[in-house]
Amino acid sequence: MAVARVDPQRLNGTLESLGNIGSTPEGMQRIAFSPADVDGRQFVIDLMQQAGLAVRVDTAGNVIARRAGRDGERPAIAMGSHVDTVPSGGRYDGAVGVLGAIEVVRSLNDLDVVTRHPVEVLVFTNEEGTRYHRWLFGSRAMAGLLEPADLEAVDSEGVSMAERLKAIGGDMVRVSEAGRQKGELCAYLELHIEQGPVLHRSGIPVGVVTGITGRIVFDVRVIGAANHAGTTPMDARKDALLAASRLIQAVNDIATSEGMCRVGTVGMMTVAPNAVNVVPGEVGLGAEFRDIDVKRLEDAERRLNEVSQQIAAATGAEILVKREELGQSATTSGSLQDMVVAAAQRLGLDSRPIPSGAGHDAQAMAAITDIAMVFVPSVDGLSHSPREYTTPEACADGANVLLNTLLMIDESLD
Ligand code: HGY
Ligand code: MN
Ligand code: MN
Repeated sequence: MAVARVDPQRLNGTLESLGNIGSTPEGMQRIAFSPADVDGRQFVIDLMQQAGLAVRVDTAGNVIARRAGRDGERPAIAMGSHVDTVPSGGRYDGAVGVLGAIEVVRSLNDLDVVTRHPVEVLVFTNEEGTRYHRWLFGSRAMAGLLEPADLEAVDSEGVSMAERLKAIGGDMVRVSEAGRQKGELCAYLELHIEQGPVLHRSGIPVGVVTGITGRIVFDVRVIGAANHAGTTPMDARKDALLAASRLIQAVNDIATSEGMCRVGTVGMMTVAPNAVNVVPGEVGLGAEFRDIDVKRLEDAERRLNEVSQQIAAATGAEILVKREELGQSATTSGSLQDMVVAAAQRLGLDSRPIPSGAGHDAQAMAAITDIAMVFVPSVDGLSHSPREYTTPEACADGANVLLNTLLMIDESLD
């Protein structure tokens, strides 16, 4: 079969347009359920309809766009990702996968190719989990992996996810209807930027993802005693921020000097009453550990609880560590990995196996179908930052690999 190719200008034109939705001088603010997220979703839905896809939104707010195959009885080959971003995020995280998948469909139209299997483009709701610390919400709903905490989630403004879901056409009361059965899909392919430095440093244009990391997330409350900064003797304080600073160091130590997991981060902090002349009374922390081995994450959790009690005893603060989520790791299909390598070779592109340190919707979809991920380089390894950048050539390379992998799957599966 001749090598199929996408239209690089058309693809990068859509990336530019979507990148302008929710863009600010501080970066992308297309937070899940925000007006910018609603506009971004509408932009991709319009593209899908222009490409002749039949579009529907499920009760989890996921966008499901379908292209008929020659044999409608066959399970569909799905591609997709997300369009929501982290606060002050980048233009490529998620967007490359969604727009790359739409470009694949537009190229199939140009080539007059009708695949044997139906093809679907999926846009998942709230992949980042920014507001509710419940990441991969839409893909976990589709894979039947939601938990009670998802249904009850309320954000810092007191607004429930159930309420916000309505803004994008979802319905939490009926969210279980978004679940799909094994067998409905025969493969899920996700094109994504690497979000790390490996491909950029090695000069290799295509990453064939071997596995996707597990992740455990905590909400930590450090409760001390607010008091006058000028009159309270140093030995009479319960300084919540001092105790929290020791906990932040401990999270780092667990992942570095103690080597209990691959990475550990405290990325969120609130301080009350947050006044320069008041001994901090209460601190809230958002913390996470990641590792491909979930047992190591549970060991790191035990260590975090142990160290928290030691810090509490030493500072007089009370420390409450609450596990918010444990995300399972996932491995990609070996046969699909081989097809990604073959597709890259067909295009004259070098590739290398690579584990994913970032989480992705694919790891949820692994519960109901075989998955594969294609990575393209992040310049300087930057992501979740306004400086996130992937070249137009790399985006086109990724979409071409996606297109040729899809065609190989379509031809090979019986
Ligand atoms: O946080 C992550 O790993 C992904 O970007 N949601
Ligand atoms: Mn992300
Ligand atoms: Mn992403």
